[in-house]
Amino acid sequence: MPIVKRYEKNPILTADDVPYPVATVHNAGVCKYQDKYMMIFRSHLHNGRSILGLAESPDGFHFSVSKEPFMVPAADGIFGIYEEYGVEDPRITFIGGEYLITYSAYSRFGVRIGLAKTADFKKVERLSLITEADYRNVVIFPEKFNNLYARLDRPHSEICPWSIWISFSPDLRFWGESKLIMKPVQYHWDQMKIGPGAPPFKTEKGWLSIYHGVFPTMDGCVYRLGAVLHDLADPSRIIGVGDDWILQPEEIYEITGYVHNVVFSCGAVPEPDGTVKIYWGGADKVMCVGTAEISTLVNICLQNSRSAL
Ligand code: BMA
Repeated sequence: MPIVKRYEKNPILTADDVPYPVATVHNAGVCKYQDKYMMIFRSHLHNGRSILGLAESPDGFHFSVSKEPFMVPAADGIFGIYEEYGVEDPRITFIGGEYLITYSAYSRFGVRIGLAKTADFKKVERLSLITEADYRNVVIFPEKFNNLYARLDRPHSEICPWSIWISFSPDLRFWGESKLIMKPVQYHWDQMKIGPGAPPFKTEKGWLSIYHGVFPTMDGCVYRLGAVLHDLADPSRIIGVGDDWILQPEEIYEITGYVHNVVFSCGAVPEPDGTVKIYWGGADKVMCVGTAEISTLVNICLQNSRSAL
């Protein structure tokens, strides 16, 4: 029995489903909004730069795409400067009655993280650029801790393997109290680099977070997904990291596409029946979904853990 059971009709969304010209549909954030599932996905344009599109679904499996893109690089101002090369890999967190969207902003100055918000998935407002250059994969927790927002991120380093950090903020604008909380493990499936995937969600035993880990091979890198559990009251404390991956590229749409051998998640939706829908980009080209038992993921973190650091 696989840990993540792939939906039998994967991929659920491809470039052919998009009513404007794009080369890919991948790395999407997904959340529930009223009685629907909303997906903000990344698409490569035919010039190689990325924009974000919007799709909605009644059941989390069948999505239809909006006529117009959801976010394209800002035309001017501070966001215009730092989004010149495109916007990528959105994650969505519902907190305080609003949906926060974090995304990678690419420009000639590097990659940094933008934060936007929406209340209705029609109007989107950019709030702030919340990192300097050389950061990706920012996910915001859906609750505050001691009145502070919390986020996980992944800075680039030349000294340390690329690892997961936590930071806190009183206002989503100024971030601090940063700390490295999880590192890749040498000669392990995630040995090259790791990064937060879907925004963490709450379970009885802790905050469950899906992350990606990368292993370099003679045939290029392999992107897989793993699970990690954070303490409920103090998310900087990791309770357990599953030693084994929970999903790896196996199907044809994960093995080959735009970049081969990639499963990359930016969204997971926990359901009242104790399962979670995990969404991932297959080979940076299409969107896929699968389901897992939340209790299984928690047990993987608790019963077969490797050290976080
Ligand atoms: C990472 C990011 C992701 C992408 C992955 C695999 O570095 O660029 O957007 O899905 O590589 O190509």
